Amino acid sequence: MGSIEQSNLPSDFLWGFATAAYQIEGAAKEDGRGPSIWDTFCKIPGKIAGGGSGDVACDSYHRTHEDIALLKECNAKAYRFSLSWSRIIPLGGRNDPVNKKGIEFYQKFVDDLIDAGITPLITLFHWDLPDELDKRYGGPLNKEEFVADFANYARLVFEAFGSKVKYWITFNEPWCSSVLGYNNGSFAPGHTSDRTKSPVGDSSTEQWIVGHSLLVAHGAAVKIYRDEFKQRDGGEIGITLNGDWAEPWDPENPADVEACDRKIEFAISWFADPIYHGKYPDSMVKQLGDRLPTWTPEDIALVKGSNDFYGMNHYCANFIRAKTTEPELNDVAGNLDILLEDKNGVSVGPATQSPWLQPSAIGFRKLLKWLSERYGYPKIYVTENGTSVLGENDMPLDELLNDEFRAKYFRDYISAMADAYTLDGVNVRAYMAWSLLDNFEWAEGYETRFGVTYVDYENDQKRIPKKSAKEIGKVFDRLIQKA
Ligand code: GBH
Repeated sequence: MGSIEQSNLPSDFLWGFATAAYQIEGAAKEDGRGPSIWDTFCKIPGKIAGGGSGDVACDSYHRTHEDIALLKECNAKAYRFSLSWSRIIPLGGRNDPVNKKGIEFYQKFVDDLIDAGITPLITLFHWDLPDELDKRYGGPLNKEEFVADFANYARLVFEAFGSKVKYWITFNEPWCSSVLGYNNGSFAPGHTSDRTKSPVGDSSTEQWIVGHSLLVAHGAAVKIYRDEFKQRDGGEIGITLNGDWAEPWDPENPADVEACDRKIEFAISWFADPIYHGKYPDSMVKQLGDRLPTWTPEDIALVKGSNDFYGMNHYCANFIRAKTTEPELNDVAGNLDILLEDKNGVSVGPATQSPWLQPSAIGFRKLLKWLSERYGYPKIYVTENGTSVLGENDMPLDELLNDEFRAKYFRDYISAMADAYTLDGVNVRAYMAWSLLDNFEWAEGYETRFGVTYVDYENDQKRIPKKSAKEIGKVFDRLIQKA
């Protein structure tokens, strides 16, 4: 703002859109797919707003050509999607049968994307653990079993698509799998200490155990890729972490200022510090003591240095107020309150349909800088960024399609990213908007829409691009330097 030189992005900057298998595919029982923990979780009354599930979702399993046409219409260069593990190995385990039809489906999709000139980025795991592995041994609660099964699945996938896919993401947002799945139980498999919500779970320990397993499984998959495929395929692999920016509730209070770093450490550095620094953050060790697993030399050797790029999912910012009491046993935030207003009652940003999301684009630039400083200016791929719109689901169609709120969100956030690149030396090289389509928004069901494309769930999953679908391409056209 105010500078004469406009910020820009490098000529090879990769941009496009993102989705996840369970949120869009549907065809939950087709062609041999086995159930995931989300299929099971959705059947429990009261877990999903409106009682929905991913049974049909956007029906993308049968509409890959429509999705590719949308990507082309938006001028996208890339598409990030995830694989359904239980479509490929229906029971999930290393000694379980492989489903050829599942592999063929994704192979054809990858071929079609490449034919259309769109670069695929593949996420191996976007929360949809094969249900059998949860039942068999507790999924990521059992590190040895989980790591061995994930490694087997990863190798199979690298073998099947490796030569054509150059960008791999092991896990999407391990924080969500750990905390929402095993601490507050709002996501599958729904574990929590709160016995009104779940018969199983221990919110004082399980998320830390699960997070540790996910990190080791990530490290194991990366080692397989680097040892067996990287030379042949020349691709890159990393993990995607979610995290919001933190501003002090009271900037005059040093405790609040300090709590901001602690908030980001508990959300992001929990995973990123082991990967870049070979240890958990001191603030977490201090608060959690021996409830945080310790690193064996073998495990940390797998994890340290395991990112070719930093995958960043980012949506919003919060105000942080330090607590003055002792931390509770089930606390995952770092003994602080996460608020949407500061001490003077000023909102962090305008309201959206998502109670947790109030946009603040400057926070994106600040977090890019924070991460770059802490982790030595790694190459960053923004793998998700986007917003819901307040009341969107209840709007008349023409109003819904004219989503200026979302279009402005993208203009502001992408410009902030270009400022981080141009003015702060942040090495950001890719950006995927969330999401290509309105889709199954997990516990919020279908009532919350995140797409640049409207999906009419009542009428054959018909897709209609919103205003924001075209806007993103225009913004990148302006910012990316011509080669
Ligand atoms: C992404 O997560 C997901 O990767 C994607 O699948 C999803 O559709 C998209 O966001 C939109 O939600 O108030 O404690 O329940 C974003 C990160 C972190 C946002 C957890 C919601 C809930 C916090 N998410 N957060 S809480």
